[in-house]
Amino acid sequence: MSILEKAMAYVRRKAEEFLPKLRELSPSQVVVVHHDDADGLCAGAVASKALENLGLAPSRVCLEKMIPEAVEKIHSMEGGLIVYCDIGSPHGDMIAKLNHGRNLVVILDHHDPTPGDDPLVIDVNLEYAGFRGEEEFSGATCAYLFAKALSRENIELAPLALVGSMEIPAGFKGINAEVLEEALKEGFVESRGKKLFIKSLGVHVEELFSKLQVLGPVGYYSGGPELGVMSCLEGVSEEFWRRVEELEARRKEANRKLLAMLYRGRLKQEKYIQWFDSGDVYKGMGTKVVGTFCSFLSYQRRLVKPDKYIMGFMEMPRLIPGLGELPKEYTKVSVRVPRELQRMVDEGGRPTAVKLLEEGCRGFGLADGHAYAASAILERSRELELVRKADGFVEEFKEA
Ligand SMILES: [Mn+2]
Repeated sequence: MSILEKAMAYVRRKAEEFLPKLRELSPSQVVVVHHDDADGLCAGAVASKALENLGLAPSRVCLEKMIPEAVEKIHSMEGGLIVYCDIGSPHGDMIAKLNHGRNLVVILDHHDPTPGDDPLVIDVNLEYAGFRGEEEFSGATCAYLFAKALSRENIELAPLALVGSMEIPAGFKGINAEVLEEALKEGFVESRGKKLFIKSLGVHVEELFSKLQVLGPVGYYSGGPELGVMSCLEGVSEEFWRRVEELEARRKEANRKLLAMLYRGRLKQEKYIQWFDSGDVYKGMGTKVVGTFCSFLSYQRRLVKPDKYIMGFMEMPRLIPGLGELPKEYTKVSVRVPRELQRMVDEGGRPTAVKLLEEGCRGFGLADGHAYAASAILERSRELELVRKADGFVEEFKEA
């Protein structure tokens, strides 16, 4: 059995679990909840199309992060169908808890899953079948396989699995390698030089990926995700290129402005942390931009200390597009670990970025991430408290 056949056998079982429940429920409301990056937009497009092909009419909500208040709002309906794309698996327990048996839920994701205990929550994540979500499949691939299990006609969505999978640094491996083979064999994509051309959309896989990476996150509060999903389904228009260019220019200008502010003394120094508040520099843009800026900053050796954590804050608008207002005001914080500090983290002398944030905002925020990069959403105006707690935690960690 090929890798793809093995993966399909697992996903088919999940589809067979889903379809009778769907028939029994016949949901009045169907919501696709998807992440804001290229993989999330592609996965959201695939799931939307697959649901439409089942005769359903999904609406969409794009989430930058699994904010509990937002998830609670989504699950407050009853007797509906909610499909998570490229987001959700790590919080399977929270989803189950907040869903409370009210709606049928499908999760199409590739991040490390945490199981919940609601039988109406079906997590299709292939990590549960022994595949590796960091290397072998993306959120869009998971959505594609599920779509194909629902109906063979969805095979034409294969190129979107490839676009989403471009986020995986290892290239097309495992399941993804075989999806690529399938897309080439079916004639949906064509090898042109070193690139892959998607015939139905009139754009290269690589190009669509890099533009969606701007459109979704930077354009989060200005209709970017919806334009991205529509472009995945109907092809790229003049407006698509224009919007991407405009967003890129706006972000570039904002980054330039913020960098100048930091050189003028806005980068504050604690014992182990150097941090800044981006003020209203990124107003109107999605909160991912502050994380991208922190990554860029970690290479600015003239400005940053190589042995201190970099921490950047950005206010989050209260309104979640397509969902409504959150009950409280929040701030997004991003952390990056510069090269020299990375070595100290590896040797166990300093906490990881995600640990730093977990400890820093315990009780008033939710962190996630990895060793060198992490982010959190915290209650507004508790930023300073987080900085102090995190700095104190490093001191304790070091001595322990
Ligand atoms: Mn992804």
